[in-house]
Amino acid sequence: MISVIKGDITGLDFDLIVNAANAKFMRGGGVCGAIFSKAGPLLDEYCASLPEGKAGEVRISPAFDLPCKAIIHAVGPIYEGLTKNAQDLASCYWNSVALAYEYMREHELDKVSLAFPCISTGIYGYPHDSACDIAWKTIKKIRSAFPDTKAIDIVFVCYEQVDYELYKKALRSL
Ligand code: AR6
Repeated sequence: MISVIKGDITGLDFDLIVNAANAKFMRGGGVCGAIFSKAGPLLDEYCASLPEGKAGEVRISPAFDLPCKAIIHAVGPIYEGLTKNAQDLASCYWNSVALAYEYMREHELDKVSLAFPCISTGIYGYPHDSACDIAWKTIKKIRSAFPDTKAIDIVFVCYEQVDYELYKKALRSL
């Protein structure tokens, strides 16, 4: 199942949530700041031990005080107005689903829910409409290439009205 909701990703009861992270996996602003604040200082400590990443890469951490089971930290690209950023943004979605699938198998679960914020569309400046297009295309692509990943319920959590409308429109045209 793929769904779209409007709200705060930190307040809802998903199994896994994705953080729009920076390459150092450090506390930041936006959704990253909200996640670190609610997870508590142990998340800062844990993330300080993670090796630095590049745009498109992901890491997993415990959720500490958040209601979810774990956090997937995806390094979004900083938008430069170049088409090269598209592949890195797609990799965030692809690699997050792959890591969620690994988590599901490791924990012998039949299903997990995976919630995404609109990666890179805030502080990193990616245009909302093209980011939405990449997110949907990538999720559809991985589900069709690896049908077992359909056991992962994908939830796009839109914080801003502009994203909510874009994602709803994409959902209606599925
Ligand atoms: N729940 C869901 N979405 C949210 C929330 C929330 N609580 N808060 C903001 N958003 P941004 P980026 C949306 O700026 O552009 C940080 O400093 C927001 O409306 O959080 O990938 C990191 O450490 C927007 O649609 O992330 C990096 O340095 C989306 O989340 C950098 O910012 C992403 O906006 C990453 O920038």
